[in-house]
Amino acid sequence: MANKYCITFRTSKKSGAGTDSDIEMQLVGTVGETGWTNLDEAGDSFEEGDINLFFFEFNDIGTATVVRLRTREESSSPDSPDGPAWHLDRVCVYPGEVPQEIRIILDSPIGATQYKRRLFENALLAHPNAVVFTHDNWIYPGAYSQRGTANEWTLTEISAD
Ligand SMILES: [Ca+2]
Repeated sequence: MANKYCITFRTSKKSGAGTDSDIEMQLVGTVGETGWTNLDEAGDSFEEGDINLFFFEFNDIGTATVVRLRTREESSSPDSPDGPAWHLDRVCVYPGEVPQEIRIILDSPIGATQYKRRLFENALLAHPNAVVFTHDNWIYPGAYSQRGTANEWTLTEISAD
C-alpha cells in the first residue's frame, strides 16, 4: 500500500553548511523501510539556511523511526576548500497527505520561496503526526579515502519532551 510522505530538510546556517553533493535517503519505520531515494529537485538544493521540501510515495513503513542519508561523490578532492560536506540541521517526516491548511502556505502567492517554506515547515513541525530528526554534525562524503563508496549517516529522532 502506497503512502504519501512530505519530508523537509533544513540546512543549518553555519558557514559552509551547504552542499552540492548528491544526497540519497532511506526511511525506516515501524513496519518496513523504503529503498534508497535520490533527493533531487530543480535548482540548487541544500544551501546554507535553506529548507528543501520533498513529496514522495512509498510503501507504508508505519511511523518513521530512522532516517538514513548517504552521499556519492566521486570527483571530490581532499584539497578542495569547497568540499561537499553538509551541515544538516533537521529533517521533518510527515506521513500522509499534507493537510490543506498547511499546504495552502505553499500555494499562496505571497512572499519569497524560502519564507513560505519556513512557514510551511513550522506548520508541519507543529503537527502531531510529524516526526523530527536531527544530525548535529557534519556529513562528509566517503569519496576522500574510498572513491565511489557511499558512507551512511543515521539521524536520531528528536524526542518531544
Ligand atoms: Ca547545493
